[in-house]
Amino acid sequence: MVFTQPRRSAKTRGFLLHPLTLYVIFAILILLKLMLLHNNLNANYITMGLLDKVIAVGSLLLLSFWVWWLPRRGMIASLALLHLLLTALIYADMVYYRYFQDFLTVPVLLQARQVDALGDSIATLIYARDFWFFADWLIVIPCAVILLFGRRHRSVQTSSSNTGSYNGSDGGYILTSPTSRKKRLRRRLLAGFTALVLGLGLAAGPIYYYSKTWAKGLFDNNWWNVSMYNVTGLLAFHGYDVYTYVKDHIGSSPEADPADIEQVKAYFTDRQQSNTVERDQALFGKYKDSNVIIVQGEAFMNFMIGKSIGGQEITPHFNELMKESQYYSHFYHQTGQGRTSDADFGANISLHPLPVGSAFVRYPDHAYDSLPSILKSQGYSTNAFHAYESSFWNRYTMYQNMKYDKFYSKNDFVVDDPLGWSLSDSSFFRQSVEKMSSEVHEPFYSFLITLTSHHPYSLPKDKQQLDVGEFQGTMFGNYLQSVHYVDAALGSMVEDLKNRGLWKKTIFMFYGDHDNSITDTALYEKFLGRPLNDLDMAQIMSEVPLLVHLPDGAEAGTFEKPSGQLDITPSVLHLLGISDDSYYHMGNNVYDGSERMVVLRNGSFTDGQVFYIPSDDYIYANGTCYELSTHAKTDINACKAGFDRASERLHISDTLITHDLIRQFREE
Ligand code: GP9
Ligand code: MN
Repeated sequence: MVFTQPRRSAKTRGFLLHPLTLYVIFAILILLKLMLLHNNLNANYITMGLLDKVIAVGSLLLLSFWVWWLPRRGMIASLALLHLLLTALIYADMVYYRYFQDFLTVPVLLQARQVDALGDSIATLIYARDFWFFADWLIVIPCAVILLFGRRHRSVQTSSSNTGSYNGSDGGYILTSPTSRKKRLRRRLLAGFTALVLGLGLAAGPIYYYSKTWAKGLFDNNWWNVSMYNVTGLLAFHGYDVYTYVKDHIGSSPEADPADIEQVKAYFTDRQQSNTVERDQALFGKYKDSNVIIVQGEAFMNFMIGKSIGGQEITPHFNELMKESQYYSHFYHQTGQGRTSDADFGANISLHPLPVGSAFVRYPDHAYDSLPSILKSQGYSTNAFHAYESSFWNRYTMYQNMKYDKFYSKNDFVVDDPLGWSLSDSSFFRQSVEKMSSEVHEPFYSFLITLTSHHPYSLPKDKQQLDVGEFQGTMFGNYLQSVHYVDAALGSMVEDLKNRGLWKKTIFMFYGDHDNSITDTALYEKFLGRPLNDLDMAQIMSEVPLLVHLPDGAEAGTFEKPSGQLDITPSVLHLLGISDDSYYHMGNNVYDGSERMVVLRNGSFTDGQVFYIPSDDYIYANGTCYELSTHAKTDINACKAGFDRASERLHISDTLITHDLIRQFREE
């Protein structure tokens, strides 16, 4: 029995309510959002061409083909839910990208409390124009509600439960027989399979082809996320990220490729052999049994060291300390998505942070030759100090593995001077030094992480001591204020150490963890008063200062050879007279006169002669090779050998960490 509602607009409504129409509307809206996100990225060499849109549609089909297999209401509800979830995901990626120039990944999301903690920062990353991103919800949500719970639908549901069911495909309300119901079921099954096959053809097909041709090595684990996105698009990028996470965490972890293991072994054998070559040993063990204090400064960059604004030095205390310390003027942060935790990882473990997520979060139980564990085995008291939640970046767990005796986190401090995220750096330093003098034995290794100069850098008026002139009220101006504040706190800390008689018994180091996420070239040009090219900007955003004060103030001066966070552990060991040979470290020893190669997580590298900046698509030839002496572009081939070595290093480090090879090698 067939009953058709006599309405003139029935055909139009039938068309609009047809499952295929709803599905196409869903796909178009999500595609538009992906395009909107893409336009917001402003990434070099990354365009969203026709084929990228085809891949995006294919990925959408793969993500949603199953909705065809649901009854009509289930299909509508699922499409609406997918729509909301995908909108949220794409938007979250957009906001995350504005801050990190990267995309969200599962390991990052599992640290969701951190996203919470970004609080104020997030507010500055949300723009009014983002409204358009959600504008379609004004129509999509009411329509979904009407379709799901509307009166007409309910009445049909009631009657259909007796004699038939709703068939929107011809625009009417039709009470159908079991035979036509079967027919429809077959049609739905077929539609789902078609979407699945089409999705595979449109998305998986081209991506697989790319991974075998121009994007060779795409799945080898050291592609930067943005480069991966360039090949796969956003949805497939997330799909692959979820797949990798599940693969890593469910069941036994996959075995490393034997060829990769051999490559790792060969690298470390080679490193060990070249370490034993006669080198400058003048400082080896000169400061044996000294205390070691390393301070990692939040977002503390190099470009403002020694600079003034309105006649006032930005970092007067740091500048003063430089006179009796070593200042490494081309010291690079080598961090990835794990930000502060990556800087910590690089400096204390001397391996490269991972291409995705934070090693602290992903592999806190793997074996490492950490600086605190080595010093502990030499009788040191090893302690970490950071006045924030102990679980942030999974520190509490990771620090146990790194063999710190104690991690002094927020609960161990009296919050007597709240500022920004937590306790002010001044009070944090004061209380940490107090604990070093009273609660730990000498020699000690103390690792401190500051926090006040965290994005978005807003300080209360009474703590702003600089006149930042034209930058007043801007985030860049606030950043300078904030750094100036931390510098003063550092000055007081050094005074404190001197007063307590610790300064002369201690190797003291200070370095920045990463950049400040302010990427506008014009601001730096204004501040520095000169035009900046891409190399200048790459250096500005990747260089953080390293200051090393030796107990007797020896070896002071400015050191221009490149160095990086991974170099800290091998260099500290050198000063203390502990051989680095048997450890799985990948950093340089800045004191032994060996050649330097500093590799950044995004595939940039420098050897002091050239500086290579990869393009966002990660194709070697699209990158730029600069001659450092002239700061001008040079023949791309001048960087090729270095690029191959840099890529190899990242791959070796990733393999070593991911497959827990240090443990395996030790057991062999
Ligand atoms: C908080 C601090 C900040 O503990 O490490 O982390 P960041 O956001 O810079 O990675
Ligand atoms: Mn940080």
